Amino acid sequence: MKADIGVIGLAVMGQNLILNMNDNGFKVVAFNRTVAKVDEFLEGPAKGTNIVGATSLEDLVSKLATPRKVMLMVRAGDVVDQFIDSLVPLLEEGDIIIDGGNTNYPDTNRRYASLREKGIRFIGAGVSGGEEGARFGPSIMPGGDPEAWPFVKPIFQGIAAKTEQGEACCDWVGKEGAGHFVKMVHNGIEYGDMQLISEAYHFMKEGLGLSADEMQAIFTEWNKTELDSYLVEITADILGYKDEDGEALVEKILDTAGQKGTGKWTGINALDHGIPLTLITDSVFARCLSSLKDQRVEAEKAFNNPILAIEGDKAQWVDALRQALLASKIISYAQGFMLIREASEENDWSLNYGNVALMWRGGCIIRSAFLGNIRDAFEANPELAFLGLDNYFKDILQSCLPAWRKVVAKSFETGLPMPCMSSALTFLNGYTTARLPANMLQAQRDYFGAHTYERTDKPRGEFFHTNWTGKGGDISSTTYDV
Ligand code: NBP
Repeated sequence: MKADIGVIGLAVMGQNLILNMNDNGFKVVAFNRTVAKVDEFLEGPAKGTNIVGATSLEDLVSKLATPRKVMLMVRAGDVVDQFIDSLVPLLEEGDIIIDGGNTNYPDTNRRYASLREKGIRFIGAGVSGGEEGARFGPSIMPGGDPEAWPFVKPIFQGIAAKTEQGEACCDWVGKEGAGHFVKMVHNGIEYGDMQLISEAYHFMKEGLGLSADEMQAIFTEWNKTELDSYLVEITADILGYKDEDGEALVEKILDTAGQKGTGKWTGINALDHGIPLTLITDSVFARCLSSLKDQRVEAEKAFNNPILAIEGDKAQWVDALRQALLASKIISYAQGFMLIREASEENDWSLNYGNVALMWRGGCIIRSAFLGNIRDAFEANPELAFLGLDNYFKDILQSCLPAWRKVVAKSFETGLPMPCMSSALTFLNGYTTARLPANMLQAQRDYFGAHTYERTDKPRGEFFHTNWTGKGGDISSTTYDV
């Protein structure tokens, strides 16, 4: 019997996805650049399963049922192009190549277009959930050639995580690089969630002077509220993990965060699209700032402004902090969906935002109960421009606002850095303000660059220029942009 799918790449993700596919009744052929790893896999984790190995790409292709489905789970970048180039001569029209790596979506757009010309159907699928997700149910975000989807759907929806209602956390996202785009935003939101949780931890530790055990108990409690999520759950676990000397291990970890680039891509994309994705972008900068460890150590000595202790009832502060975290998280997702919406409209992807929330509901790193409410919000109003205007989320934002303001104000007062909770609050303040001071910006731009402005007492679309000094001319600028 020919195999249902071939998977290339036997590192952590590939191996676990193959085992998951096998558990779900699909026959898989496994291949890897270093072919010895195929035998190691077959003799190790895959022993006793229906998984078969291939010794070459030709061997892999010969073992597949048509239309052939070949999934790449290799390092993103040139390696994907190299495998595609080697596979194309071996495949037939209508066969399907899937890239399941963390690819930057413009690469998927490019590969989709070039493979389409060759009659090969291409899918770029974001896969999230790490090792455990891959093994027992990841979130999968497939996009690309819609004609390929019916052939891949049973496999992907079979292996994907399921919600409590049994829905697969995988559905068709849209054409071209839409799947990888949505995965990119997912990763950006992951950056934001992690930074927000870290800020809450910092507030409790440095501001309130709570111990790791106390914070573990608080995060455990929070995980029973609207904040119920994988990241809050693992934060509680991390705080409870003791080093050999009985101290919390987390306190011994160097405070410099790494990054692989997907958060940065999200921020760059938001700037390209003109979307105020402030929170995720600030979370990327927070990692950049953290990496300047030596400079920070010197600057702390030079300024000698230690973070001040926060006075008052600790339990009340903890509850205010929970509200600040929840409200900030809503803003982060609201901004993420603003970016997705903009990209969908610009690329004509017709994305279903409720489905995107469903795909993130389980299996992935940002999985949370909260995503179920986001799905409901977009199902009730698919055109919702700002998640915070959905009644459920608006009520939460309104009720959390006083506590959120108190927490952010206290962080400024005490010198406790809080880039993302404060950026989220600043965003909401701006978004809910009908008149911003951009009138002054426009006046300045017109003053020095004759950029013109619209007037509040005239219809939109009429532009005016003023000779502010009496020395300039009446000619307005069309080229000089600031
Ligand atoms: P890696 O990203 O570590 O890639 C390892 C695979 O790439 C191996 O099969 C390796 O073959 C192959 N490879 C490399 Br590296 N260089 C190659 C080259 N020049 N030519 C051919 N093959 C080459 O594996 P991973 O961590 O399993 O991730 C796979 C994909 O999934 C990546 O795009 C990753 O970003 C994405 N992803 C990872 C996670 C995660 O938690 N790890 C989560 C979600 C998505 P070899 O064995 O011969 O060296």
